[in-house]
Parts: sequence; structure tokens; C-alpha cells
Amino acid sequence: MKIDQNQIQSINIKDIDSHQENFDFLANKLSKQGHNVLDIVSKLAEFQVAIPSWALGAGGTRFGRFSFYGEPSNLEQKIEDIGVLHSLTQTAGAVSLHIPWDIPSDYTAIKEQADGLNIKFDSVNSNTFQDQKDAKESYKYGSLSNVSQAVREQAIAHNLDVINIGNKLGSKSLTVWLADGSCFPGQNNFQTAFQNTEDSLKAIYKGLPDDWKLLIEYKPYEPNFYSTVIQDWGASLMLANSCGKQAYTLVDLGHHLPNSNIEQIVSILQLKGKLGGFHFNDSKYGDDDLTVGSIKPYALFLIFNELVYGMQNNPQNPDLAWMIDASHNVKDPLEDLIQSLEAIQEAYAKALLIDQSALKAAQSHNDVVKCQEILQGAYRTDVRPLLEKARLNSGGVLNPINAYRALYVRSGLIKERGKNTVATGL
Ligand code: AFD
Ligand code: MN
Ligand code: MN
Repeated sequence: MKIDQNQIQSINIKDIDSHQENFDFLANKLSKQGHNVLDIVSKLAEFQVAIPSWALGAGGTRFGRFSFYGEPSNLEQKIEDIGVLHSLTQTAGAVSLHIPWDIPSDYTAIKEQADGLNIKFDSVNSNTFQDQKDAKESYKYGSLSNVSQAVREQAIAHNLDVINIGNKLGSKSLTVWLADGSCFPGQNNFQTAFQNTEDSLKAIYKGLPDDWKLLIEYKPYEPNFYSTVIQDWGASLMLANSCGKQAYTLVDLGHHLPNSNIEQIVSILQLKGKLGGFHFNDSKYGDDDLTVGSIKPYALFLIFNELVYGMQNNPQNPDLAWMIDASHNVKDPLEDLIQSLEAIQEAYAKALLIDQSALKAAQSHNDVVKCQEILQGAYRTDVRPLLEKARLNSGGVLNPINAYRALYVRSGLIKERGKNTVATGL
């Protein structure tokens, strides 16, 4: 749903004076340091993050899921919710669909709805980690890696279907995440599983339109707990290289063993021109899919340092597909997504403040302390006035959480779609 500008003005009026005061103070300080503040603000305004369709409903764990009042129950309502997000934040201008969960019933109508909300269709995600009703073959023992050719062919056909669906919506990339692997030693022959996967991905790649990308996601464990076929960035890169120049690695922040150096992975993939996209989330223990920046904001900043470096120094790397991939039990998904978008923008803004040439000079002299001072100086800057200005310039609100609560939840709008679940008070 689109919020009209009168409502936006009425919401912003309360905060505009304090915003302007904070912005002027920060802009003055940053300009003195040699930063082009207007350029940073416009970069923030341009930075759009795709919202995963599956994050609009209550998430869940294998132990349970708690639905809530107003939870979207179809694709139209999910797009409507993203329209609210985008109207408030002006940084959620895309949706990433998961097929078959999000197969449109009317392509023309859904495209018109999304266009009307300035929402594009980002990468489409295939799903061969669940069996669909009346499917001939089961993915219980894997899909693209399965020992049965019939299963592999069914999974390849599904991915080709997903490309066709995405094509009708204007999407330009397919993301493949495989749950394939094994739960016990001896269950799989590692080489056969990997080779089957490689052959299957190449068959999918053959069906990729010339202006599309294939994004190959990796994950070390879960749902298989002994081995995963595409277990790490190295396996994904090998597969992307064997498919061809339109295939890339996709980094999901939650898909690394504890203490992995993700920023180093990001940097090397960009050097090789093979970083295709990101799934942003945060985690404490595993693929916890928690709100971006809620646990390790400094780690997110260090990743953005490499991303900004890559944008400036690795033209061989394509424009990245930015996407949130998170969902869990206890927050209103729209508030969670607002917080995630803010954390991503904040890390990006701080990374833009890093003096890359001073850092390179300090590195060339092995001045370790100076290197840290440069990074942490940027990290310790409160950049929220820059984010506010970017939203204001784009027609958004200064404080999205407060605006959402004032415009939506308290006004009871969300109850118009309420299901017979217990309404969550605020
Ligand atoms: C999973 C994986 C993968 C999958 C998504 C939706 O990250 O991106 O497509 O969540 O299930 O954690
Ligand atoms: Mn993911
Ligand atoms: Mn994940």
C-alpha cells in the first residue's frame, strides 16, 4: 500500500527540526573531513534492498510458529506490505519470490500492483528442499545431487519453470539454494553428489536467458547435519566457474561456521568477479535468520568496507543483488524488516566514510594501529541523520518505526486483514 505525501508530511513534521539540526551538525563535521555529504546521501537513496516474500509472515522454527493478526496470506497482501515498507523507508524497492510458494494467479495484476508501488521483481528462488503435493519424485535424499536421474531431472525442470515464471515478472536472476547433503557418514559418495550437482546446474544454466544471472548459494549444514553438497564458498565458486560467466556465488551471512571471516570471502569473490549477491541477516549460533545488525553490527560494517572497496576497485564484479533473508518468531515482520533496512543502510553509510586511500597508505606502511583507527573512526560515527536525509529526499519518513506504528498498527488498519488469531497488542 502506498502512503500519500500528506500523511508522510504529517508524520515528519514532528521530527523535522531535530533532524535538520543533527544533519547540519554532522554534514558540517564530515565536510571538514573532506567527505562529499550530498554524494553519500544520494548513494544511500539509490541503495535498494529486495524483500524476501517469505519474511512478511511470521517465521518459525522446527519447534513451532506463532502467527499474528494481519499476517499476509497471499502474494497480493505480501506485495501490499512491501509497499508500506517502501513508502516509509524508500529502500525496499524490490521483492524476491520463492517458487512454488509465490506463483502468481494473475501475472498482469501482480505486475500492475507492484509497478504501482515502485516495486521490482528481484531474483526468483527455486525450492527443491521440500516435496510438493502430487510431485512424482521425492527430494528426501536430495534433488540436483540425487543418485536417481529421475529426481535430478524433476529438480532441473522445476528450476527451468522458475526461470520462466521470473521472466514473466521481469526478474533477471535465479537463486539456487540446495539443502542436498547427508545426515550420516557413508550415506553419500561426496564425489558423485558433487558431480551430479555440477551436471544438473549446467543443465539449468543452459536454460538461462542471456541477460540473466544464476546465483549459487552455499551453506555448511542444516537441514543435513553431516554434509552439505554446496557446503562453502569454494564449492559454490567451483560450480559457478564450471557453469560459465553468468553464474556467480551468493553469500548468505547466516551460512558460515562460527567465526568465519566473511568479509575476506566477500573480498576475494569480488576480486575474481564472481560475487553475485547477498542474503542479509544476523545470527548468534547458526543460520538463525535474526534481524540484520542486531547481534554483530561491526561484522556487518567490515563486510560493507569490502563491498565499498569492491564497488570502487572491482569493475569485473557485477552489480550485486542485495536481499534480506531473515524471518523468525517474535517481532512484527514489518518492524523487523524496517530495522534490517536501517542496519544495512547504516553499515553502508559508515563504510562510505572510510578513507580508503589513507587506509591503503597505512597498510603499505604496516601501520596496524592507524588502520584500526581509520576503520573504527568511521564505525563510531552516528550516521543516522544521513539516512534520514536520504529518506526525506526520496519522499519517505524520518522515523519509520514510529511512522509505521502511528499510521498502521495503532490505527488498526492491520486488523482489516486480521485472521482469527490472537491480536498482538503494542
Ligand atoms: C534459507 C536459505 C535459502 C532459502 C531461504 C528460504 O538461505 O536462501 O531460499 O532460506 O527458505 O535459509
Ligand atoms: Mn539465503
Ligand atoms: Mn539462510
